[in-house]
Amino acid sequence: MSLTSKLFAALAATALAAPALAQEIHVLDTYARSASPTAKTGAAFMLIENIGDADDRLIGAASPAAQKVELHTHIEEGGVMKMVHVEEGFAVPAGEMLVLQRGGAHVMMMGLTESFEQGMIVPLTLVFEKSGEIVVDVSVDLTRKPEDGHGKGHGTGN
Ligand SMILES: [Cu+2]
Repeated sequence: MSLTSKLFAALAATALAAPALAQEIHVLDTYARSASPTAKTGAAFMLIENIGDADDRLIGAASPAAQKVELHTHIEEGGVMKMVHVEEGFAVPAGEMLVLQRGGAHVMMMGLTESFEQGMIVPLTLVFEKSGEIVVDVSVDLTRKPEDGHGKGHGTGN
């Protein structure tokens, strides 16, 4: 499927979804990376802030840049960090911030239609239980290092 027809498919999906309410979800500090220039998978990281009064939940994601996009996290199993698909998504409670970061929760992009290159812009649709779909442009940053102090497990939320 070409990028254009994928984009149309994404737009058609958007039109069918419930209309979004006033946007109370803010998506900040987005970036995406892949492990190598030829990798067929990549991941996107960001901060998702809920400034509203109602709890929400990130339940899915889609992008014309990948054949399949899933919400993933890492769990420790027998001392080894393992990546798992989180089908129920991630809660974004009212007034709180969900952190998607290396070694923790992330948006996994599988079957990249083009290899990630530094500075490339990847459109990403985030699907929320209450707020509906929010489309963000994520830029590829292959040089960014994992933040200090978040080596293991989940972040501290700041
Ligand atoms: Cu993953």
